[in-house]
Amino acid sequence: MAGYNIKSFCNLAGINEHTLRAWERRYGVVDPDRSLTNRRLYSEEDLDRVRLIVTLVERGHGISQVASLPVEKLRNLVSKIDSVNFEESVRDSLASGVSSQTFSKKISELVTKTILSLSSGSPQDVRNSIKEARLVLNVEAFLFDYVTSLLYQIGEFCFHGKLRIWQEHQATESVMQELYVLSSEIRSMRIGVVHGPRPLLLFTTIEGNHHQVATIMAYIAANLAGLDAYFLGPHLPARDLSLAMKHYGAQFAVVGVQKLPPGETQKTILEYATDLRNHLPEGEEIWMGGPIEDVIVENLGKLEKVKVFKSLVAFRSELERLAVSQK
Ligand code: B12
Repeated sequence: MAGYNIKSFCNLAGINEHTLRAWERRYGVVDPDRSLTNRRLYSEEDLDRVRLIVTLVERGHGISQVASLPVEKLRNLVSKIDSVNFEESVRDSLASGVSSQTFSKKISELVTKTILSLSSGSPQDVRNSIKEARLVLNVEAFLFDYVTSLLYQIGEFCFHGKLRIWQEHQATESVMQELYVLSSEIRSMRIGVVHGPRPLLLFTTIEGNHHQVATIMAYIAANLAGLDAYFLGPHLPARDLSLAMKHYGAQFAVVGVQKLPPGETQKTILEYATDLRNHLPEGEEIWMGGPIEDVIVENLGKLEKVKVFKSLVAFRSELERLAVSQK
């Protein structure tokens, strides 16, 4: 039987286990299935429901008032509050540094503008606000402050039911269009410190991982550092990546991964890296990027020439080292 165990469920729903158990016992908020060993197994519908209830309770509703409402009613209540408070809450959450990142005022304003255009503007308004950010910020600030903060905030607003999934899709798609324009400009300018033959890096994401923005940003960072880099699109099997590496004579395979909840089948990171290692000549390096757990990092360390980057900052430092070593 598929489903979330209580730990993953609580992580995703933004509630602690103790509170959830109490809500189930006292108010019957959800009634999860049970595994063969009698452990709770929660469904997507349970997740949807509990997230909405958490949002309403956080905004001052009593649990006893909302616990037994049907999901449509919960959704209506959330969107009613949203239409009144949305603008205020976007400004508040940015001003109070919800993302724990330090925003400059300009970046915070641009992020706010884009999120508001997602909530009440046309698709063209969303595109324009992203384009505006690209025009007024330098490349680094646009990529590593604005885009990162924007997507983080959108994730938070979706998580709390203030933006819908379609808005997250629309925003990511518009961001990616801008990233492609930017990357082709950078490539045509041939910015960077390396002259003569450059190391070639090929980028993709692990099979099953559709999160590609950070990987595209990593690929742009490689071009910015003066290296030769190409993005092969997301979700590429290890065998095909190894064939592309051979075909182009590339030296570095860079693969973006994501930590996904149970039920989302991303090929395991270790299997993918092992597969790739087995198909690539020994001298070629495999770089894995993303939120990879320490225990996996340790196991990856046992493979030849595999490096792990948990952040774009760490990745960019390595790119700088590589670029300088080629001078
Ligand atoms: C945009 C987005 C999507 C988009 C992706 C579109 C696209 N084309 O890329 C869509 C809508 C498709 C999507 C789908 C899903 N998503 Co999503 N998504 C996000 C969101 C909002 C932003 C991610 C992003 O691009 N951030 C910007 C980049 C720059 O930052 P980053 O990803 O955090 O990466 C940092 C590091 O991890 C690292 N890094 C990451 N990758 C790489 C790669 C390289 C090479 C390097 C060097 C570094 C690196 O560098 C970055 C900065 O330092 C996050 C929310 C959030 N708060 O992060 C959720 C989030 C990542 N998604 C999540 C989930 C659960 C899903 C879905 C399962 C939802 C669903 N039920 O359908 C699916 C899974 C699809 C799949 N199989 O891959 C969860 C993951 C939770 C978890 N850890 O278990 C998050 C955290 C949302 C949440 N709070 O629940 N998602």
